[in-house]
Amino acid sequence: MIKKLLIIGANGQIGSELTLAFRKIYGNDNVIATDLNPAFKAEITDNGPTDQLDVLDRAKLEMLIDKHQIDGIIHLAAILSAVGEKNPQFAWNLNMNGTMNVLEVAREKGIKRIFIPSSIAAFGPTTPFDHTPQDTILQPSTMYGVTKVAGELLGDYYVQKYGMDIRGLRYPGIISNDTLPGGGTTDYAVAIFYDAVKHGKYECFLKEDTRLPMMYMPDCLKATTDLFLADFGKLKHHAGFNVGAFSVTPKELAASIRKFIPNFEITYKPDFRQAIADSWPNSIDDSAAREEWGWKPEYDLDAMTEDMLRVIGEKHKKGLI
Ligand code: NAD
Ligand code: AKB
Repeated sequence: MIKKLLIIGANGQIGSELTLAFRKIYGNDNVIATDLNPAFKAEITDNGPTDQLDVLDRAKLEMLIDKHQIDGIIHLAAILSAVGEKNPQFAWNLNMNGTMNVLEVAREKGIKRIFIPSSIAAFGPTTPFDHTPQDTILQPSTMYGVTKVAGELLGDYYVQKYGMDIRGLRYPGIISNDTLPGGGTTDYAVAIFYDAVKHGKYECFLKEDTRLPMMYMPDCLKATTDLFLADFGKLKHHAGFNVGAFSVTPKELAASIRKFIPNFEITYKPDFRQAIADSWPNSIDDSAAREEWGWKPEYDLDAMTEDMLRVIGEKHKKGLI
């Protein structure tokens, strides 16, 4: 049983919610939230330990592991696809050297379990687009994707070479209503809800028929905690599990929003992110995750839309957005 968890990149879209999910499992004092930007929301600073950490600062990473007697690490700090294409060298530096720091320090200090997410960005234009298999061609066309494939291979290598316990999910686009996304291609699927509530219309940076796999945050939290708690002996895969929930195009997402906001309007002005989206799968075969650790999503498109509009609508009424 893991006793003390260090979360790196805990202030981002996923970390700001995953930290609280893990605190429910391990206890508030046993989950240390860290980020380069330590301006955490009050809910995180008020109920448990936090610290500033640059994952590239190996000495501070070691110091925090010793200070808190850490035995599990969740490493979320990364540059995502759209920001990564604007500065590929920066994306390589953070994504690869950050991951190597975590793996090496974890190896030296005997950390018992590590979770490092991958992404559907690990796939590329030569991968089958529909029901993309678990074990398939990984030839991404973005620097972000290159770092995700390399991260998966490194994770699997450390499992095989050093007998370490490393786990990872190929997250689809994550849709959430707490912290805004940090510069990806699937960000439109979050922005559309804020603009729908605030303005009744949205201009999308992808074409109307661009189909991508997506997942609502409660399912992302469930997938991550379920995999982290799964029996290692039952896992045949390690650092890059496919996980699916639903697949959607901007046009279909707009139609789902119209079920609740009938006058919602969408227009399209594709930019450089279209080429990234075009290189990613339409849908995911996640049978390995279902078989090896019991993955099953709860939210479909309309259930997600209804909940997103409810929560963002409440924030809008309170003047918070
Ligand atoms: P995000 O950009 O919202 O958050 C990343 C966090 O890392 C930020 O809070 C940032 O301040 C922090 N950070 C940046 N540089 C750092 C550094 N040097 N040291 C420490 N922290 C640093 O990203 P996210 O969406 O929460 O993604 C988390 C992980 O999940 C990433 O590995 C990402 O590739 C993966 N992922 C996310 C999605 C998604 O849709 N959100 C999909 C697939 C994979
Ligand atoms: C991005 O769009 O870059 C991320 C991802 C799917 O990895 N949301």
